[in-house]
Amino acid sequence: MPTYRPPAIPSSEITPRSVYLRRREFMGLVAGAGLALGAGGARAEAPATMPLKTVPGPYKVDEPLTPREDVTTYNNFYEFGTDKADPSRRSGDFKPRPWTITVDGLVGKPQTFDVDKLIAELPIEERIYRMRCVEAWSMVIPWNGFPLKALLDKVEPLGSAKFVAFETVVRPEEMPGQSGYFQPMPWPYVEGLRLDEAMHPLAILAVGLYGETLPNQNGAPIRLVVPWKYGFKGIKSIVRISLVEQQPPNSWNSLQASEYGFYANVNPEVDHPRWSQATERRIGQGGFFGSGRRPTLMFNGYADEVASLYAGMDLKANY
Ligand SMILES: Nc1nc2c(c(=O)[nH]1)N[C@H]1C(S)=C(S)[C@@H](COP(=O)(O)O)O[C@H]1N2
Ligand SMILES: [Mo]
Repeated sequence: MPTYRPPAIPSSEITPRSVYLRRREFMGLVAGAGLALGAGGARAEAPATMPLKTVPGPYKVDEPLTPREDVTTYNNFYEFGTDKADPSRRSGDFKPRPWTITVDGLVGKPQTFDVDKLIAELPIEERIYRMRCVEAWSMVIPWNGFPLKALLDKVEPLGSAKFVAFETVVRPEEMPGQSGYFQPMPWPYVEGLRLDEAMHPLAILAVGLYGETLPNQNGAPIRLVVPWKYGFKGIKSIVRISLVEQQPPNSWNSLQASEYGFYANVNPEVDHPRWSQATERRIGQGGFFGSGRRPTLMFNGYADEVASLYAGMDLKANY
C-alpha cells in the first residue's frame, strides 16, 4: 500500500472549491489507509482531476445530463476489473501523467505527442453526447475534447491508409485487472475505425468530462468517444494510434464475434444475440418502470450526421 505524500502547492491555491473538496476527501482515504497499513515507501499522488479551459463545441443534445456521480462510478474498464464499480474503486494507483500518445503507420509524419501539450495547444471543446452501451443502458455526458481529425491531420495520413487502429496502455502494476489470477481478455485492449469514420467531426478524443480532466475510471488521460456507436468502441487510456490498410482487430469482436461486430453502430433494429436493442435504460433517471426506459434511436440519434457513411451497406451483416 503506497504512502501519501502531500503536494508541494496546496490544492486550494489552484483548484475550484468543489474539486478541491472532492480531492481532499480522496486524499483523506489514502492517508488513512497508509496510516493503518504502515509506510510502504512507494509514492502515490491523488488521481486528481483538474479544471480544463474549454470552449463551447458544435454538438449538444438537449436532454438532462447524467449526474457526474453516475458517470464516474458505473464504468466498463476491464483493466481495473469486470464489475461496474471496479474502475472507480480500483484505479487509485494509476498514473495518467505524464503521458504520450504515438501516432504512426501509413502517415507522412509519424509523431509522439505529449497529451498535456496537445491540451494546451488545441481548443478543448465541450460537447454533450448521448452514449449508448451494448448492454442497453445509456447516459448523457458533457465531454471535453477535440476532434480526432485534428490529431490525424498533424501526421498527414497517406492515400493507402484505410483504417485507424487504437491501443490501450498495458500496466499490470497499476491496473489490477491486468495482474489478477482471472484475466478477462487479452491485453492490450484494441479498437478500430474506418478512416472516414475517424475523420467525422462527431468522433472526438476526450480529455475531460464535466469541465475537468478525465478521472482514471473514464479513460484518463485520453480516450475515444464515437457517439453513434456502442460504448465499447470508446477505447480508454490510449497510447498508440496507427493508420493501417486492413481492418484492424477490436477486442470484443476477437473475444466473441457473434455478439460484437467491427462497426457496432447503434441500431434498434439489429438485436444483440442475447437481448433486444430496441430500448435502453437511461442511467440516473429511475429504474425499469420509471422514466429511465426509452426507445433507442437509429445511430443513437445521430443519423442525420452519419447515415451517409454507410450508404449501400447491409447493417445487419455489418453489425
Ligand atoms: N481500455 C478499455 N477501454 C474500454 C473498455 C475496457 O474494458 N477497456 N470498455 C468499453 C466499454 S464496454 C464501454 S461501455 C465504455 C465505457 O466508458 P465509460 O466508463 O466512460 O462510460 O468504455 C469502453 N472502453
Ligand atoms: Mo459497453
